[in-house]
Amino acid sequence: MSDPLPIPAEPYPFELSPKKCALLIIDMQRDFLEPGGFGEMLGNDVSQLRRTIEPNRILLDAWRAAGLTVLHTREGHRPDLADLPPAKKIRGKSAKTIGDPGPMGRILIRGEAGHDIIPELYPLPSEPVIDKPGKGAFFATDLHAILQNLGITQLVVTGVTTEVCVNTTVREANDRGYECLVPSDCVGSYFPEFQEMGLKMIKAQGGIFGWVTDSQTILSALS
Ligand code: C5J
Repeated sequence: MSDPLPIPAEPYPFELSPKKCALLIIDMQRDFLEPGGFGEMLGNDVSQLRRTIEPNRILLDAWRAAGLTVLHTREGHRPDLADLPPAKKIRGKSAKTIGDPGPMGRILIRGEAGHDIIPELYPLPSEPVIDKPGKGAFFATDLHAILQNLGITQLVVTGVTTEVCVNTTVREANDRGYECLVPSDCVGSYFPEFQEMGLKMIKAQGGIFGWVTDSQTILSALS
C-alpha cells in the first residue's frame, strides 16, 4: 500500500497515510439505531441512520483486513449518573430521560443493552472502545492519549449523528491537530437537512475542519 494514498475528496484530495490514520466509528449504538430503541421512542426515523450500517460494515472489514487502527465510541453515563450534567438530564423535557428505564435497559447507561454497539459493527477485543459522556469523543475521555500513543495523526470519522456527535468530534479533533476525512454514506442523521448541512459545514471554506468523500472512494484507494 503506498503512503500517502491520495483519496479524491472535497474540497481537495486527502493524503491518507495508512499507518497514521485510524477509523473512528462514532456511537453506532443499539439505542440510536435499532427499531424499538430510545431514538425511535423519541419519534425519530431510525431508517435514516440504519442506511449507514452496511457501508460502515464494508469499510470496517476493509480497515481490519488492511491491519489498520480501528476505534469505537459510545455515548453514555455511569450507572450512578455522577458524570451526567443536570442540564443534560433535563434537556428536552421528555417523559423519559437518560438513566430512566427504557426499551433496552436504562437509557444511555454503560452496561445496558441499548448502550452497546450494534452487532453488525461489534468491536474486536483489540479495538479500543471510548466511553464518552458528551457529544465530542475527546471531552472527558482518554481518546487523545490513545491516539498519540498509537502515532495516529489522521482520522476517518464515521457514525451517528452527523450534525451532533460526528460534527462535534471532528471539530475537537481538528483543534487538536488531527486531519479528518468523513465518508458521507457512513454518517447519518435523523434529519435529511441536517445530514446535508452537517457535511457542507465540514468541507466549507477550503475544508474548515475536514474533508468529505464516500466509502467507495476510500475502498478503491485501499484495494
Ligand atoms: C449522537 C446525539 N451520538 N445525537 N448523539 O449524535 O444525541
